[in-house]
Amino acid sequence: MILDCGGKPLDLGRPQVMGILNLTPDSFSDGGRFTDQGLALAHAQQMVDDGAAIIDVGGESTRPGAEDVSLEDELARVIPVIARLAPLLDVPISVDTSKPEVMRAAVDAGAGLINDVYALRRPGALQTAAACGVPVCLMHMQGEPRTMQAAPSYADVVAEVAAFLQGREEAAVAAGIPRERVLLDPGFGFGKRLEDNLHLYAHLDRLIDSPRWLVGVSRKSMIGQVLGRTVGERLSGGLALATLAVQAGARIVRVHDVRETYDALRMTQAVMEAR
Ligand code: 7PJ
Repeated sequence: MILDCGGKPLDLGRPQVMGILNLTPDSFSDGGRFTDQGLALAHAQQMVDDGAAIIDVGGESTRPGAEDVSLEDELARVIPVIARLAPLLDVPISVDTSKPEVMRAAVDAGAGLINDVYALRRPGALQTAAACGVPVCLMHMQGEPRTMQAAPSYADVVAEVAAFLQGREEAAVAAGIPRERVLLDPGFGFGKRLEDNLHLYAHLDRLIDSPRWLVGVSRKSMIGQVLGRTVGERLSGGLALATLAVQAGARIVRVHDVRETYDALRMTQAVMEAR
């Protein structure tokens, strides 16, 4: 199954790595490192050389407690980088944004996928994403980044995430986005306690029912909470989770550490193919 991302292919027939290019000055794990444009371009190219099948460019921090970024700041951070990266890279670029104006400008600049942690719930986002004509990734989140970790609560986290994503998928389809261009993501760490994240992870195979699922856990606090490791010490935990996600059927794993994850997934895939 090949997903057409604005003219560039993303093969969902096997597990793929999405490399994170963070252009926010305040991201929790690599904030500020790539605010220089030259460094950002070089890092993106390095991630492709290391095996990334798609590069996710973001300029709006969604870490717990983060404040909203203005439209002007977000456009200024991501659009010039996307415009310079798109002709340079063979792989598609996705834009990590919730703002319709950023979606439109990013796709015009060459982005081939819209990755929205609000699952196109902002006013105008559904219509804009549909008009952009590229695939979308819809993520589950309880609450808003600024407050989402204050008091998350679920009766049945797996059922609630599934129902939410089903609803957003239908909304996307109703807006004119073909179902096969809709990716889904449980949204680990977004309005979820450690127990919610672990329960969701343990039952990922129940949630994942198509090749259209993406999982993002790279360096996240659920790893830190289990292992007692700082952000910079979470790679081993992340590789374990990447392997589990792919075994449960996820086809895209969103990570900072591309080379290591790419190897872990190739090894996992080799064993899965021998089944
Ligand atoms: C995710 C994301 C995720 C998708 C972020 C971080 C926080 N997009 N954007 N899924 N996380 N689709 O990288 O830890 O889990 S920002």
